[in-house]
Amino acid sequence: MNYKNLQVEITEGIGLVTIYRPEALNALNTNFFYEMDHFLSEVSLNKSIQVLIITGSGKAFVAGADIAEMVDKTPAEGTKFSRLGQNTFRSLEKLQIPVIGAINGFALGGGLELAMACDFRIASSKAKFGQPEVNLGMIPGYAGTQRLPRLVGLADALYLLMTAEMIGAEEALRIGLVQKVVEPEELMNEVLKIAKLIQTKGPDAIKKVKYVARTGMLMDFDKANELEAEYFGTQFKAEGEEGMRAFLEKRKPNW
Ligand code: CO8
Repeated sequence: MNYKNLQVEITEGIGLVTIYRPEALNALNTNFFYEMDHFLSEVSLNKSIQVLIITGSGKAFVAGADIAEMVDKTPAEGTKFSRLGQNTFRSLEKLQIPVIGAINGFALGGGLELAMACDFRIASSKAKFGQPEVNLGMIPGYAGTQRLPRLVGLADALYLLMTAEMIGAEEALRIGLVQKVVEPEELMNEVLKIAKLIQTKGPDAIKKVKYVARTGMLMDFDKANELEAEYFGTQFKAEGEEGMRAFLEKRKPNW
């Protein structure tokens, strides 16, 4: 399928999707969600993609949900638009493979919510982050009220949600919203380096570590430990035997 708002490149097992809506700083509209849903279902069927990177074109990652599209919505339409985005971001989060957010610029409102649905985020030193919805008399609608406190803790989340302050990349790093900050021209190199590093690991172990960590976060601790023990066990014959033998034989594993 040819997308209007997504540019897709797949090279050596790494998928790169660039959000492209230059006239509105990549603001998310209904078409974006339809395209993203389609793209994510393609990615989940394409077993050759091992890591996915999401970035934005131009000076924005994503400047939010499309305010022009939202302004005239009724409450029922607003709820529907919220569920549309929540479902897409949940599908993104549930992809088996790692998803890295390469945050090149503004990640505001729905843009930060998209970034937070990635497994982790690497930011350009020029990136800006915020949940400015209260400036518009709104609240986040793509799970920002839920993912932000889980990522940075309740007080830092409420500070951002209540003040709508736009913070820089260093502050985002300090509160744990991003995992690394690099110079703008280094962003893609750094993200590709991380993606390639992940590709050297046991591919099944990578999927399982994501599944167990993400599923366990939503469970009772003892039940989550049971899940870990079960997956730990299955990994012995899946890849662990080869990985451990390779270590003992001082060679690279043959996954
Ligand atoms: N929606 C629609 N258009 C946008 C958006 C947006 N979120 N952001 C920017 N644009 C448009 C501008 O209107 C402008 O269009 P035009 O050239 O036709 O006037 C163009 O993009 C360029 O923007 P600016 O001229 O404003 O660029 P600046 O560099 O001066 O400023 C900012 C950049 C600071 C990012 C500024 O554009 C801005 O403040 N944007 C809005 C940020 C915002 O409030 N985002 C949150 C939106 S609400 C949201 O995301 C809720 C998510 C949950 C939704 C749940 C659904 C129910």
